Amino acid sequence: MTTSDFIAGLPKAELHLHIEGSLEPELMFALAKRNNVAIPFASVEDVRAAYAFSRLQDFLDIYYAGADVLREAQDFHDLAAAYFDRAAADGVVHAEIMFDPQTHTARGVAFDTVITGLLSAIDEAQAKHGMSVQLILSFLRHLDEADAFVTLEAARPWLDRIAAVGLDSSELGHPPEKFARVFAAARALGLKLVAHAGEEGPPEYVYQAIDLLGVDRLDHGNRSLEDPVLTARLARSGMTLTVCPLSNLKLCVVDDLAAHPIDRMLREGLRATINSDDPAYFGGYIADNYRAVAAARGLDRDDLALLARNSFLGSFLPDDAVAGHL
Ligand code: ES4
Ligand code: ZN
Repeated sequence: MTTSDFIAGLPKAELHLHIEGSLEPELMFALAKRNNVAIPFASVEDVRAAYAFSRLQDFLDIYYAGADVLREAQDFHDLAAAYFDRAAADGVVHAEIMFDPQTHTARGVAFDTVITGLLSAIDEAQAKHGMSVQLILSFLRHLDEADAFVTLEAARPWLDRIAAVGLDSSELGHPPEKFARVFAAARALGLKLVAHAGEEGPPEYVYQAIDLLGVDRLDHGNRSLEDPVLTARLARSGMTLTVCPLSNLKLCVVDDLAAHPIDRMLREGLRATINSDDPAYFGGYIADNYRAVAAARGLDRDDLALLARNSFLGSFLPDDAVAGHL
């Protein structure tokens, strides 16, 4: 069996996926037409050509612009259904997907429209692929905490269908401490907590995510490695890191995949996982991410199996379901 087939056949969980980041240019064009929305691109090739980023903010500007084609519940359904089909083909048996309600409510699309479309696709994916899916409501950190509280309030009627809250968007200048109160409120509602930290931000932001927010899982976390004390603490506590290699390459978090620290993370005892982040923008889905680091860092099948095992250990599935996947 080739390594590529081994990877696709490895049952895995995806823990770091922005559903808006799975909007492929072809669907962007189709939805632009269906909803009569103007987009600043002439063709699908034109869109792909625009996907050259030198930092996180370059990407975010295009990502928010692309999301403007999403207007109706059916659009969110079609977006998510396409992702679930693609993920199932990559061996994903459990997915914990993020959505950014504020990206949509700020444009006048109601929270209920967004979540209704996503939930119908989730219910379908569970029936069609036997995949389990959980939703993570992610707050935009470039907005203020009051806006995050409004979003949490809008989510109240849907809390039985939301597993966790997260924190994404522009990291630098928006440290986790800015959201300490809304994260405490989310925890009091019984939600799990995740946050992007240490993607572009310094180790200090990772300390804040664990000490001030009390996160159950860290998204990215790459820059933790700059601090040996922090690294040892994350390893000792069994903190899961949702690492996204192709994202790291495209956003220049690493200069080259040959320099990606995934194997160093494993060697340091970190519970690292591999994920796709924004696959439509970064050039590949989850199996492509496994393949890319396997080739660039010479990972063997035991390493790949460990990464997949970590994805279940780091999931928010109940213990008996985790055990069933190991
Ligand atoms: C994101 Cl890669 C990344 N980082 C931070 N926020 C995001 N939102 C969507 N993708
Ligand atoms: Zn992300």
